[in-house]
Amino acid sequence: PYGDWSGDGKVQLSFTLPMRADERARQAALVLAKKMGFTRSLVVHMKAMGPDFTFFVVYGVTSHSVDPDGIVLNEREFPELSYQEVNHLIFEKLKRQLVVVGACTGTDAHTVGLDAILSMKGFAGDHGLEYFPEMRVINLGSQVEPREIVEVVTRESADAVLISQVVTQRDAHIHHLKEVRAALVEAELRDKVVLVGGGPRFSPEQSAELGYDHIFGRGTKPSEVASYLAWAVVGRTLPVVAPAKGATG
Ligand code: B12
Repeated sequence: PYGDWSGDGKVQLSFTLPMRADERARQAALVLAKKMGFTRSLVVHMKAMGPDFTFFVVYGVTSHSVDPDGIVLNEREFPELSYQEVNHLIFEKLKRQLVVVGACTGTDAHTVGLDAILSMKGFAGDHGLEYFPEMRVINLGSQVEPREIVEVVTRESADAVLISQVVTQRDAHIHHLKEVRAALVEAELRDKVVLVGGGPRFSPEQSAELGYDHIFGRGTKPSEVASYLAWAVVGRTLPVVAPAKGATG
């Protein structure tokens, strides 16, 4: 942490308390900062968020530090492929279009993120999956029920299922992702598809815990998803044959 000089331990944190914005609320923020282990805490900003809530910005000092060299970075497990490479890999190895079914499920009506990945116009300078001639995209839109996903996956013989979740209130995003997975397991389809989740409050580390093949987070570009899908679907569909003994190249 850095405030005035490197390693001085100073940090800034912000939070909201369910209290009216008064002196009691300011004291409560300081008590909370102390309980979190911060010393020399100072409320530098507090603002009423309606009659019963207060937002705070607090400066404090932590005694903890972190050694960046001690951090082991997880390498991305899939290669970054160009537009041509994605199409070529599917065309050459799968020998048919890769079928993608995408949906926002449960109560979630935020479709902009899913559309950013799927639609022709794409996101951040990248075209979406619809732009790839070797992919066929079925975008089911918002508030789709898991059983509907199962029906479409079955009818279309989908290779990949892409689920978007933006609202995280009461962990709705976790709940909805798990619901889709459970429906696919029940229909004995889980092992037949590459299952991908995404949204701004996810990180790839959650994949295993959620039983998904991959989870994409904030700022994901469609080209990353296209690379992943080509790599994962081709790898899953075609069994990897071990090279014969003595084989070269
Ligand atoms: C636009 C918007 C809306 C629009 C949605 C229109 C639409 N058709 O999507 C409308 C007005 C309908 C709306 C409604 C609501 N909203 Co709203 N909304 C937003 C807003 C402003 C932008 C979201 C957005 O479009 N981002 C742009 C896209 C491109 O980014 P993204 O979603 O993160 O997607 C990227 C990645 O996450 C990833 N990704 C996303 N999905 C997937 C899926 C896959 C498979 C992959 C690979 C990647 C991927 O790739 C994308 C590109 O990089 C956000 C605030 C914000 N600034 O983020 C609030 C926000 C998401 N909304 C919020 C809320 C609370 C609501 C309402 C509940 C409000 C209300 N009380 O009615 C309702 C809920 C409606 C519902 N049933 O879902 C909260 C959610 C809080 C939370 N964390 O739970 C936010 C964060 C606002 C806030 N700060 O409070 N909302």
